[in-house]
Amino acid sequence: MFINDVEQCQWIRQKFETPGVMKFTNEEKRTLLARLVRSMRFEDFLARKWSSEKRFGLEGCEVMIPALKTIIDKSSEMGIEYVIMGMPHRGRLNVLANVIRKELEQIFCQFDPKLEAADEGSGDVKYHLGMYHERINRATNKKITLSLMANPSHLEAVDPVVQGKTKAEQFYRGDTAGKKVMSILLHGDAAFAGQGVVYETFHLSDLPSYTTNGTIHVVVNNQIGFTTDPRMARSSPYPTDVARVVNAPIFHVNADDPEAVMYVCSVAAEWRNTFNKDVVVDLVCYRRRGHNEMDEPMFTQPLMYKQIHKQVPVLKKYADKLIADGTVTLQEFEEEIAKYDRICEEAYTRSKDNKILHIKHWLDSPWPGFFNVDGEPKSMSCPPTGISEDLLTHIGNVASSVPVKDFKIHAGLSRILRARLEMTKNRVVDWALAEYMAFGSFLKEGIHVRLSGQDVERGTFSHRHHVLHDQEVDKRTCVPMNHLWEQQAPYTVCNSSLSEYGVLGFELGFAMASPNALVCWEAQFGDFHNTAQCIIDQFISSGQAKWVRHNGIVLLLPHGMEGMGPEHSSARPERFLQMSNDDSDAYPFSEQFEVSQLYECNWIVVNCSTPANYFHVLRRQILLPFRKPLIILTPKSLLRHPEAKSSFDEMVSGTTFQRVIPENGLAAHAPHEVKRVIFCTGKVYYDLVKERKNQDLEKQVAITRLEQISPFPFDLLKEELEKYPGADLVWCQEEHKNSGYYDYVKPRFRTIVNHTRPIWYVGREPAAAAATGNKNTHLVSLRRFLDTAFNLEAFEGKTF
Ligand SMILES: Cc1ncc(C[n+]2csc(CCOP(=O)(O)OP(=O)(O)O)c2C)c(N)n1
Repeated sequence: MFINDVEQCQWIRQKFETPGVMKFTNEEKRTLLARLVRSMRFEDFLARKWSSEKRFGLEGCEVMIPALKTIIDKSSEMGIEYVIMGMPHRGRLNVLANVIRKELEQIFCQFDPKLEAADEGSGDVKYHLGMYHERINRATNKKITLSLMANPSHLEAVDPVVQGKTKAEQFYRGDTAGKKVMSILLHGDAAFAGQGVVYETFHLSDLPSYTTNGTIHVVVNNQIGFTTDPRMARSSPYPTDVARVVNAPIFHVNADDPEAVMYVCSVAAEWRNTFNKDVVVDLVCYRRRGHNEMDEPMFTQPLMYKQIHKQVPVLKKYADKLIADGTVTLQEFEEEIAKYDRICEEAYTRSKDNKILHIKHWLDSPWPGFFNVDGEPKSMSCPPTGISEDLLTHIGNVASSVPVKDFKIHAGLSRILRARLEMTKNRVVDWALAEYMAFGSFLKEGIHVRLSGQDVERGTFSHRHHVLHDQEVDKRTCVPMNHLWEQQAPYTVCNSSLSEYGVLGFELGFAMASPNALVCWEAQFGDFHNTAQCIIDQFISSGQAKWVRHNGIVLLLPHGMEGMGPEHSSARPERFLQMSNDDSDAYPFSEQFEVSQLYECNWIVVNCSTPANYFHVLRRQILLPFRKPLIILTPKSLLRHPEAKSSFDEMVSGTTFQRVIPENGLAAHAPHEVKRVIFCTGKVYYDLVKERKNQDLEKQVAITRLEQISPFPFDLLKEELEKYPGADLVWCQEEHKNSGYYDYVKPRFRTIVNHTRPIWYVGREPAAAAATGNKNTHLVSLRRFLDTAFNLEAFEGKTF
């Protein structure tokens, strides 16, 4: 990296070029040796006890344990109280044991194949689980909290998640400069060089609402190895090459020289805690065994591994040196080894008593006080989500105002604010104002709201305008949402970098820190979430099942077929629905059905058709006694649709989120005469209502909206279906048949009717692309399916 700050360059120069700068006391050398003993003997112990198990050992880079401990000691000395870490497989068990200090028996019992899981969820393999521990740092005698985040196999995916969680911990402690909370990220050399999310994460470090004020990166670099054959191609660039494109200095150090490693790590920690910038420590080492212990590296790298096998382990080399110069005696060294071996043996004996695995012992982000002592929700109900008329009016008025003096806004924006004021007077809201009401109401209750994504401050569709810009003073801005009350929680709205994977991971991490915050990530258009698919699949959809960790993140995904082309049209709801865990064939009626069903699900997928319902679903997210990810398919054209408005009457105290909005017009008044019930979700509702009126079919056709698609509102839809015994049942969607909702809703409807009635499909034909790029084709296909929807003979004589 090119550092253009003279002070920083001089600082580095002074640290590395001053002769004799690397001096250690005998005490420090003995501590280093003891840490190496633990690191090495831990791997040896596992290898002896479970010789045919994978453990992704650290052999060849045992120095990583003292390296991390040095970083933590130095950081603690400089004021850090909380270190959040993310790391891949290599050496993870060793870090859990010797850095975080997870009880050894808890680690050893994980090797027992008969261990039964006691918690909810399907669990995960031992080298993925997370951990949280408060302890005293022995070097400084100060309290320190260490958290290792659970992660999937997907290398580097945890990086932005760690950063988001770190940012949140800093934010909630008022640690704006990162003086108390810090992150450490560990990387394998190939993953560091190859995975794009590494770069996405680095580049968040300079953005005010995303910076964690410097991260210490440690690369376990076994790339360099001992190759004697120049033809042996490298499969990825060295971390050195990476350093050129990330904004951090990189310090390379020979992992076979423990004192050098200790010095470099101490300098890295000092750098981070002085300049609050990222830094990379490249531990250049070798890997004594294969990728895992079952792997034979000689198959593919015979010459390199012949050299590696000749290497004397670093512990032996360092012990010999200290014995030779009289720092320790052979006897002391042997006693240190025997002492740790005994600790391992005793823990091993105790581990055999563990018959049951509690995944909750492996939580990386506990939420004290949110659940009851058994980790269960404090209730199984959700209060109504409406708020008082006074609150609605107050928020509406602030949303229509410029709450600071001498601040000139754009004339176009003045018009928008005037329209908001008019709506408030008339007791109605559009989409943007409904969102304002939900966010604002939380702030009054002390709930922090954070909205992040590309161009979210203004809103991709120029509808939100949460940040006002003075037209005459450069960079002068105002966020009216932060002027609602004297005492209120802060509102954070931040335009992200142009990343989905990194930023969604970051927000997910942010949402982990506290259940008392509404954290929303908005995609520019819904389809762009697919570049963050790993965060969705590996964390959001399955995180609770794997790691018993709740998360209430909200994904706002603009969705709707508007003739805008194959991209920008579909948030791919079918993918979220396909990963929903509710059973299509089960008829799960129970008391408190609505909340129990939400408790059981892995996430909630909604597509609201009214601003009021959008307001309510955001409110419900916090009023629920547990947290689930919420996927909201948000509209584009409905943002300005004259019909898509809601009255305050639908939002005042006592009102609540409607999972289903039943037909309530003429058809509902004489249900026995109804010939067809059309079920739909989202914006197509407005097309259907208009067409029904045009065709004068308001008595014959009922139109019922699913607002919560998953988990499926079996109970309400059953009532709705039974109300129209003589009607045929249609599912209508504007999406293509192989996308949208049909594949999800069809079996569930059929379960409700016990397979006695068909649920006919009306919508676009199957297609490979999500939408057409031709406006005319779009309109023709819309016309075609609307005609079918209201052709009451369309399905006559058809079998199902
Ligand atoms: C995204 C992703 N792609 C592929 C893999 C499969 N994989 C697991 S470990 C590994 C090699 C990692 O090499 P490196 O980062 O150098 O770490 P090392 O195992 O050498 O310590 C690969 C390719 C994975 N886990 N994640």
